[in-house]
Amino acid sequence: MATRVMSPPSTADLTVSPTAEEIARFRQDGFLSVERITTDEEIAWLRSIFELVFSDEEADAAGAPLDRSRPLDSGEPGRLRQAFFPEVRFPEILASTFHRNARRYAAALLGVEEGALTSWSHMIEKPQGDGSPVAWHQDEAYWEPELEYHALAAWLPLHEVTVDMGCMQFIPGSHLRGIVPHRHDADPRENKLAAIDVDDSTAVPCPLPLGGVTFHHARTLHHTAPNVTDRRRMALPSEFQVAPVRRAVPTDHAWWRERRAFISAPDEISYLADGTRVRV
Ligand SMILES: O=C(O)CCC(=O)C(=O)O
Repeated sequence: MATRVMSPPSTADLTVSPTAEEIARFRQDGFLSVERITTDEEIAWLRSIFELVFSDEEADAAGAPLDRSRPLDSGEPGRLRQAFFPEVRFPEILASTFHRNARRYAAALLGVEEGALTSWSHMIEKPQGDGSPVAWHQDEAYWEPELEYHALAAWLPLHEVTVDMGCMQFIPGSHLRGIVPHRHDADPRENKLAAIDVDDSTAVPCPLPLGGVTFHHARTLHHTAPNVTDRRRMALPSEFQVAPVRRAVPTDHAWWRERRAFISAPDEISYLADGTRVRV
């Protein structure tokens, strides 16, 4: 049976902006919980997009979810599935109340003009009773070490979320420590990172009501626990950033060297004068 996506609701009905106290708290802690970023009606609409993207009939569609819990070719049902860039297929997401409010927050928290920000989104599912944890990590550890970033994420659950469903958990102040060492949690081709030697004794879990969101800095250590409830956990994280700047000297991350060694063999690749890469 074909899954239907509901029409987008009106975007005129909710405008929220951060207070000075919230901005100061984000800069000190590296994360912030906001109890209301969009309407219940809009969450229902976003959930209908999520349900379509994650439906069996869409398994071969562009932007379909990848399994992030097991080896890519395991053939077993996913315990943590992730779909990238839903806004390519559903550009209405970019005009949503959520996106408009999250962008305003992001600009104020990062201390930049809204017009300087670009964004991209993904969707993450933890099935009921069987969801995998997401290891402690910093988002920036996933990003190219040749570039310097000024970025944060807005993590929007598409329902009320509790600790045992897999809400976000953060280590306060960890965004001020630079990029901490990470390792590959699995085969480097799967690109799943885990920060090494994390002391999580100060971790703050952030359960949220329906319509709430958490923001975290690209260097804040965060993690989610397995979903041990009988309800599916659905989240729509959006990353906001100013254009990254090329570093004079790239940061040397061991996990990036390993990943590059796995995904290509640099000594077999040459560049032609026009920049095209060829295997020799
Ligand atoms: O949704 C989750 O469980 C984890 C999300 C996360 O860690 C991220 O978006 O960086």
